[in-house]
Amino acid sequence: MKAIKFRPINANLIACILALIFILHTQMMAQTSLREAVQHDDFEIREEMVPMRDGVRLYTIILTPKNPAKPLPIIFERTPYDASRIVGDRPTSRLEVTLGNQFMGNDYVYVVQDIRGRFKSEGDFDMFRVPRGTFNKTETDETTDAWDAIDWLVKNVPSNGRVCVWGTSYPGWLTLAAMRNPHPALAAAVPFNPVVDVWKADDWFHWGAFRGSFAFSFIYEMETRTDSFTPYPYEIQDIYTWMLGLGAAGTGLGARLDDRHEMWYRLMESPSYGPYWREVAADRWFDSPPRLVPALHVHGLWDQEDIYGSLAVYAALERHDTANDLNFFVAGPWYHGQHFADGSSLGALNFDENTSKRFRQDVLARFLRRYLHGDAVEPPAPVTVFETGTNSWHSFDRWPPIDEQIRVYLQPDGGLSFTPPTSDVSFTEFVSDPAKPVPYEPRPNWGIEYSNPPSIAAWRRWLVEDQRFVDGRPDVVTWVSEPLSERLTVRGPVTAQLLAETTGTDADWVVKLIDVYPDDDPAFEMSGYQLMVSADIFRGRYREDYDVPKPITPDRVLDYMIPLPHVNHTFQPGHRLMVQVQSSWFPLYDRNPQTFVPSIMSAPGDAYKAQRHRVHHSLKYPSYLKLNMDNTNNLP
Ligand code: PG9
Repeated sequence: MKAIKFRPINANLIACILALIFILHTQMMAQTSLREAVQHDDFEIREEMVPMRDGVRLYTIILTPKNPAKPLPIIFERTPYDASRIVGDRPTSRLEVTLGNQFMGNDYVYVVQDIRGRFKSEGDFDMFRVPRGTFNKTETDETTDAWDAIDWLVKNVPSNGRVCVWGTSYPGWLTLAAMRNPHPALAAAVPFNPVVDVWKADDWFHWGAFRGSFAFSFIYEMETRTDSFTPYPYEIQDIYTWMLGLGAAGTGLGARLDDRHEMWYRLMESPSYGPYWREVAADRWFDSPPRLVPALHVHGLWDQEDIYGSLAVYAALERHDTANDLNFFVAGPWYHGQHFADGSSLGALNFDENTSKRFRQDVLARFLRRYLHGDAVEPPAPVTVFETGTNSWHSFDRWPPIDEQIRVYLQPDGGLSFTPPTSDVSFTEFVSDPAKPVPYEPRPNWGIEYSNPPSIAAWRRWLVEDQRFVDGRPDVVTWVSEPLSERLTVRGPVTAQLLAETTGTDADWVVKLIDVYPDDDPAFEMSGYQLMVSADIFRGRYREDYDVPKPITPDRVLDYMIPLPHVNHTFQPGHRLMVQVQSSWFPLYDRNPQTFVPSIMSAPGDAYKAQRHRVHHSLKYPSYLKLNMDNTNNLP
């Protein structure tokens, strides 16, 4: 009998076979769950790897309504946030929410694509990939990827040949990238709350003040792995306490990151404005657009992430919309992304109706029917904006609809009035101590984590939080008007002109415009409520030049021009206007050491010093807010 010889099997080979079986199994499971998730919907699902011009293939999900009565247009979203999630892991597909059968019907082919290097797409992920040019020497960017994808879609997916690109936030920025050099089939675009200028007042910075804790949690979550979200395992839950112990945000948070977190290093290298941030800023892409795509810009009046961008892009494109028939703007009383959620309330505010649904039905659906289906429906008004304070919608031909400016002056007695102060010398002073920064929301601060419901709920409502939580802090100074005898409506930009001095060589200035409800407000829980209607922070070192930080001359009265977010608000009779000034908003914004150092990202511990600040309100040095007042609305 022949002896059977056993050959020793290579252990590596076994490991490889097992790994292959595991990968195939996981992929099969993923695809099954994707299909199962939508089997109850009226859609067919297709998954494709769509090739870009450099050969990189992007994972794309195509959902086509079953048995369409006619060729349908395509709604296309490009995302870094996992295309499969859009239709996967939830009991009913999100399709119903986003396409909303109740407002649009099953009349669209819906396509979602993972951008390069994210989830199931090939290539490298480059967060906010800068357009081709000085900072991107490759042959591709988000504009070419959008162009290539649309080209493939119209050639490979049955449709009526019209495509709309849309998306919220980062996908809103990607939508703008598609509009920059629009493919001929791009028939419409809806950038919802897009990220536009991350230095001026979207996401990473507001006028030079760094949103360190926010940037950190986002970058950790997005860049630790390319195929999943990775929340940072915080050592302690109160981020206020945690951040205070870390010192400078750049070095303190940076110590928890590594070279996978490439975006962090770009932030550390560019704390000031300059060519790099200018290239990423999407409003600048439309200085001379090759073609205007009908666009609906969607903005949230209390957008805690991207409160600047939508209006900046609307304004950039409006200059080219000579017949005022292609560029549309809509704003609701929403947190970031609330247009697709329940829009009946925000924090303590009640809006008397589901404002998001109203927008989707009356504005969005109409816009899409007109530009994607070519239906003979009236387009929406060029501008549709919710008026806070009266809970009413208003239509205009342009934004801002009025030019008339009024000034609201800070007064020596802590009052506010429309006439300048008359005193020779007058100021209010306070000590700003970086060791005890003013919180931006009532503590504890649970940070900004989308996977943590209490954290995200607080993050969504902080801009409408009752400001009485900082009442009585000696480092928050306040001016308040008499109760109004008639209503005051303001529409458009708000600018603070602060005449201020410090004993230090650098300082941050936070200015808040607040609507103070009467003590006997009919809604009991709103009695005395201090509602922030517009507020922002400005880093003093950029007073003269956003690109080049300069020390502040101590003990010298200097003027600071601080742009605040646009408003569409009515202060009701009996309400009072309030202005507050403070010098920190922590831990959302990193602390200013108040001693000039070349980069605050790596400020040494001994640079953080308490300083005395003065806000002036005299004849020579008047501080005031500029508002656009609507006289026509000031009816009793
Ligand atoms: N506003 C988003 C963002 C957060 C942080 C950094 C960059 C972008 C977004 O929701 O996409």
